[in-house]
Amino acid sequence: MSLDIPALPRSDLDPFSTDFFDNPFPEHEKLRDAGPVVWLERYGVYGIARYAEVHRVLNDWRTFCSSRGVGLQDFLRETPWRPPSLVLETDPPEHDRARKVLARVLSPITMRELRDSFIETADALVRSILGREIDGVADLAQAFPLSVFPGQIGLRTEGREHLLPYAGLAFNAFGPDNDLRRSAMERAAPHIAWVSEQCRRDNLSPHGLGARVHAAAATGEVTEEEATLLVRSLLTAGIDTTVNGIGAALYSLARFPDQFAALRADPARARNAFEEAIRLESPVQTFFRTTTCDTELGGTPVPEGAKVLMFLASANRDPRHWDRPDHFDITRTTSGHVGFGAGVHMCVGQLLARLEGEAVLQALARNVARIEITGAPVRAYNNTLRGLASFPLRLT
Ligand code: Z7Z
Repeated sequence: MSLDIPALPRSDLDPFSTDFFDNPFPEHEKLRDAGPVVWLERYGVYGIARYAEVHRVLNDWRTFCSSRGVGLQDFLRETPWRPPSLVLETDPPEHDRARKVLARVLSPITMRELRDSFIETADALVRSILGREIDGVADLAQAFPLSVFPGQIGLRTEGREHLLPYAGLAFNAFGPDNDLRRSAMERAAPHIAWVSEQCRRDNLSPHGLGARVHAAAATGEVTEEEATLLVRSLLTAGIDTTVNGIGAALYSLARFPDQFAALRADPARARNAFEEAIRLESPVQTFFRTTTCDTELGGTPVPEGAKVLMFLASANRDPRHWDRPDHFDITRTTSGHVGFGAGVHMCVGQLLARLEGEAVLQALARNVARIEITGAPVRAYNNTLRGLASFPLRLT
């Protein structure tokens, strides 16, 4: 045995290839069955695909840090493509101070303020697309978040078309230097420029959630520059994620008509149905941690400074943890899924995401008798996000 090559299962899988994105599930199973930790030789990183290890790593930020980046790049050795996020790419205690501001802005109190208008907007949107051939992605999964989120943040109307490309770039940037990442970077400049500019206090409506982040600068809790970066976090992580979450729900309900019937029979199941779609499809498929010291994972030694790739989507379908993991069951107990992460970094916008998902699924349950797939769904490729580029449907 050589000294620097770990004696552990190896795989030549490329988890950032379009072949893998087309159907990751058989590869997930191979990774899980190979062992608790697998050496991914293509990238020189440790892969974990079982629920137990993913859960453990997410819940141990001291050993598995985020401040060296949650993508393949190690921020200790390489320069990030943008100034690091104050919440995503930090560890406690700095992380906690930034997160506290966002958690307050995205609190249950805020959700109560937004709820009625989200439910109404989703209802009107679904009614407006009944009966004709639509693209479930553009006309619903994207249309709904775009009709509620940018306005609530307090963004101007002009330029909102930069939001999805910017998020696509950010989520591609967690992956390796492949075609997806490179072509996103080549087109990045105008999107980066627009988003950075909109995060400043002067460019945000005084009534929106962005202004509430800036209010934390007025009290000295964070600096003005930090508030600007925290608004950037909302714009980066707040839109493509929910687009793909709603897309996942639509995709699942369309393919499991008995589950859509169960939702129609009881629209109060909308919230759990959304959660189950997040578990099943895992819009956020993967991201990384970096070890802060020599450690051990599932009985395997892992040295300091190693990148660990967490397959959230695989953990969410690990048969060691879930019954009938590949089955979409809107009555399932979904708690414990890692689609929103876990531990100190668990999605700070999860209440807003769930409110959006619930609003759309309630609107479908109340207004739609049948979701008919009228053409082949087309997959969207991204180094981190799983979802569709288009999904021809008719809602009747
Ligand atoms: O703060 C940020 O800009 C930010 C960007 C991406 C925060 C979170 C995420 C993210 C969300 C990363 C889900 C991976 C998975």
